[in-house]
Amino acid sequence: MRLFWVKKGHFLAILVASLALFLSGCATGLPQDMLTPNSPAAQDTASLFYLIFWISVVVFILVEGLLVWFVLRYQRRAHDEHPEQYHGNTSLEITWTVIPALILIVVFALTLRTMGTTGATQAPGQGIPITVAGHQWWWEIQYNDGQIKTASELHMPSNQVMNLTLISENVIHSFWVPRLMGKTDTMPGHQNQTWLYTSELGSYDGQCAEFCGNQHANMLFRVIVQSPQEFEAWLANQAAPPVEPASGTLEAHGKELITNPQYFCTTCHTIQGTPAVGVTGPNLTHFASRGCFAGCMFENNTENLTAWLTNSNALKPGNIMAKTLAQRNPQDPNHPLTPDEVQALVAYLSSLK
Ligand code: HEC
Ligand SMILES: [Cu+2]
Repeated sequence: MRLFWVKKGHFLAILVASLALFLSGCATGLPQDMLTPNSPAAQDTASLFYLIFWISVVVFILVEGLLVWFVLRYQRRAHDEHPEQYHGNTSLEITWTVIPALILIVVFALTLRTMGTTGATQAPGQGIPITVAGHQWWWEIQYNDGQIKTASELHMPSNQVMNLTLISENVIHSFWVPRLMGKTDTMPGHQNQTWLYTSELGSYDGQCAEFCGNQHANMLFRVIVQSPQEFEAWLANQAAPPVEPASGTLEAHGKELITNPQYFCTTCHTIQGTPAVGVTGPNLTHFASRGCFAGCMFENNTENLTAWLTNSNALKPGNIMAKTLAQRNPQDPNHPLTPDEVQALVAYLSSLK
């Protein structure tokens, strides 16, 4: 038997695959699951979702149930049978217009209420102001009026509001931490506000939620919620100048390379207290204090960092760093640095706690 253009065996396979795909959406507790909320704002959003979901389930069962019942009950039984003819039914038509309208009004009102509780002006009390900038393809987080700049990991204390100003100098991105807060766009030439608050310590995965170029899917970040003491200690460390390597060491050689304009690193990266003052790439002053890098695509360890500096284009094709570094080695643009240079750079970067 053929069902449309698909063979029966294929049809079953497609059915099973679609069902598996559909049911996989039901998994809860995943790192970016907005239905496992861990903040008051995310809780409000999840509650609204469930409410609308169950209203939809009732409407679906009612409408589809009636449809099936009508098909069975009023099917043509004899060849010469003719159905009774009706022309309009005012009270029925009013009913099926008014009821959906009422449902939509209720959903609209509840949505407005949730937008109110999650909105930027609803942050409970004065918080810590920070700026979050969307770049291609990584997030920059600025503390203390931009005096401290870090990337990919947003640290915050528990039980304290963070007031976020969201900016972009390139394209539109969207800042999203599903378990803590809904999405807010970052727009070039326009500032948006949002806030974060939770009493639950831990690490929460975030994601750029607005297509922004070919590495959009790898524009991740983490929100690290610490105790207030741990947060203060982290902040103080970020404000301090970087560690100075002892002369003659591999780290010192790495510092020479990274601050040498001929290696281009200085045009894009800042390392406080050195000639490196570029702003195109992540601030590297305390690079080794971060758990992940390159838009949180990789865990920060020697192996991954070596791979990144050896051939970042293979790891994150089209990334902005690879394009410029390629000029260093026109014969083999994907390998701009020698293994020895990479080793020294890795040693220095890993010392920047
Ligand atoms: C054209 C600008 C540019 C140049 C030149 C450049 N970088 Fe980068 N670098 C970037 C950008 C942009 C990223 C983030 C890429 C991404 O995640 O998409 C990055 C990421 C990095 C990272 C990971 C940082 C993090 O926290 O994500 C390291 C380490 C790094 N670069 C080191 C270097 C070194 C060493 C040099 C010189 C040999 C260099 N970069 C040259 C722009 C540049
Ligand atoms: Cu983005």
